[in-house]
Amino acid sequence: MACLPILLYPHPNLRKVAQRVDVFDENLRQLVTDMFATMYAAPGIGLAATQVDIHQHLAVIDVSEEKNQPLVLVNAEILASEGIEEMEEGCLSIPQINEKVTRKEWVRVRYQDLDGNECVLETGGLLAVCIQHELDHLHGRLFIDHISPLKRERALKKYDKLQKRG
Ligand code: K2U
Ligand code: ZN
Repeated sequence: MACLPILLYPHPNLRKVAQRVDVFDENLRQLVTDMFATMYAAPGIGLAATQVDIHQHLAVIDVSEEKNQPLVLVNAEILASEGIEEMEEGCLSIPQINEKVTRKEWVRVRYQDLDGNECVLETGGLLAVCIQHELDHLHGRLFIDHISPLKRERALKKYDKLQKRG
């Protein structure tokens, strides 16, 4: 089990679009294990493969308090969504920046599990937000893409200062 380096904004590879996973083997299992170790250590409640510079359509999530409800989303797609909600979001690739983001309140997601079995999940709340955040990553999108240009300019100015301070 290894912690993987997380790409930081503005690394260009954060804008790459992930490729479909076709092989469900031991390598995929090892990658998922390492991604969960990386996520829990960050700490975070989600992590997309894009963030560790691996461009496969794969994300790991665990929004539970006890950190005992891991969810692996392979080749996930949102089939339906409803409502709107606003939540303050952060990102492990844009540390120390938090902004309110408007997203869908409820989603129906089709995905494959680690064995390649097709699954469908319907959810709201923090899990729905996290799923949308991670699927954004797999499409090369970041949560700052969803805020106003003025808020983005201010957030990135603050981020630059924090990064320079180290
Ligand atoms: O993908 C990531 O960068 C991990 C994100 C996932 C996330 C962001 C906003 C809202 C929901 C999920 C987070 O940085 S993980 C850190 C975190 C921890 C607790 C609550 C919210 C965010
Ligand atoms: Zn993120």
